[in-house]
Amino acid sequence: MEALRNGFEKSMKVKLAQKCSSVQDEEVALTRAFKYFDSDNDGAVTLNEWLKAVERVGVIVPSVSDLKDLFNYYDTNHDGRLDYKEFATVLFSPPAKRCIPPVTLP
Ligand SMILES: [Ca+2]
Ligand SMILES: [Ca+2]
Repeated sequence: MEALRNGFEKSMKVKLAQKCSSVQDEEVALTRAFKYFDSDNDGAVTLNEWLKAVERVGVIVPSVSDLKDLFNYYDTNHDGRLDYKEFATVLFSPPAKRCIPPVTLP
């Protein structure tokens, strides 16, 4: 899942960057990407919209069930829809857990 997700996020960023090459602002790029996914414009991306949009963007995912797994992964509150905040983690996921050296108190 981790490898699948990393590959997916990487190619998603590449594809979207190609589509909005003129956009410098990450926030603007994200808003556009979200609108691109939310085809009926109701403020959330359903599984159906997700499947169609990923295909349209041209991101290759091994199988539809992988794509569904990814959707469920990003749908953190499990309501079957990705809202803007959840969608944002696809493109701007927080950096992987870094090994922060423990602070040693005197
Ligand atoms: Ca929608
Ligand atoms: Ca959700």
